[in-house]
Amino acid sequence: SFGWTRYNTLAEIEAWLDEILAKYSDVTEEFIVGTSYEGRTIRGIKISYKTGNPGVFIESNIHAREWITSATATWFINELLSSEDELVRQLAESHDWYIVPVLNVDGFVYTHEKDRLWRKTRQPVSTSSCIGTDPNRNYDVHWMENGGASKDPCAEDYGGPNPLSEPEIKAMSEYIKSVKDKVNVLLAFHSYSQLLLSPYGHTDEEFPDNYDDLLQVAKAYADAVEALPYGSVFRYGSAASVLYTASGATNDYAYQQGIKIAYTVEMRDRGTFGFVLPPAFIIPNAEETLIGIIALLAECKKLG
Ligand code: 0X9
Ligand code: ZN
Ligand code: ZN
Repeated sequence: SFGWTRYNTLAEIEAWLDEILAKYSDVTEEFIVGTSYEGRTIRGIKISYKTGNPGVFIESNIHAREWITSATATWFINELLSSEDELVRQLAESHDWYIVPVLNVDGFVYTHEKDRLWRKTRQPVSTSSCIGTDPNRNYDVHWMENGGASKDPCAEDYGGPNPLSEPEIKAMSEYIKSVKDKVNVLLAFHSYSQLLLSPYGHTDEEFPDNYDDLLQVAKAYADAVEALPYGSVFRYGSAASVLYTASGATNDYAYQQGIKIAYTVEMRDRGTFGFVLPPAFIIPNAEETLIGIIALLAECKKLG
């Protein structure tokens, strides 16, 4: 049954989500992002305790094999709804939360049933026998620029035949657009490497107008996490300068749409287990993510 001592299947996550929506129906509502290539519904949960709160968007498991992200997102939802800790109550009730625990539903099912290390979507490519596009290269934002995605359909970072060729990403880009005026912060959950990556992904020769703020807010996250007994170290900076050129990613799209605080959060670990992080690390990883997000949003508030 569902829990955080092991990784759950999509069916288990969805059944749990149904329970949560029923149990906390006064403060939650489901939203539907859209439908995947294989016909699955991509579901999200909105948590709102009062009107007029700033919105925070969390996208998780866009990369199929990054299981720690949906384990953490579901734990986080549970904390927002049931924690009795004063800091967490404050966090939960002073923001509107839009959380998509598993965006790449087809890929996620494939990692459970066929290939644990699958990353991409599952839509075939007409010009190739290789399957799938890297969904985090498929947004219509500097798509395919500067070698930030591969043109080879067999590559793990294939950008797709066109921007928004993947139904999951078309739907997500429209959903983000529909809520962008209510959302101040977007976090895209990934693993692994322990990094907070801001725009831009498509170039390291230019930086966002608010780059100083983006560094300051990321530092708050990193400092808070590092101060915990776990001592996990996070580095931060623009994706292209800290990691590599990667165009067409969610947080760059969010930034382009006016959500000016937008990060890729690369969770544990730093390569010992990589994508196949043992379940014993789910709770420690989730706890430090929660502490990081509390610090991040407190720092945003200081910016005004
Ligand atoms: O390559 C990616 O999509 C992300 N790393 S991962 O190992 N999880 O695949 C990094 C994305 C960086 N963010 C931007 N390019 N904006
Ligand atoms: Zn461009
Ligand atoms: Zn990823």
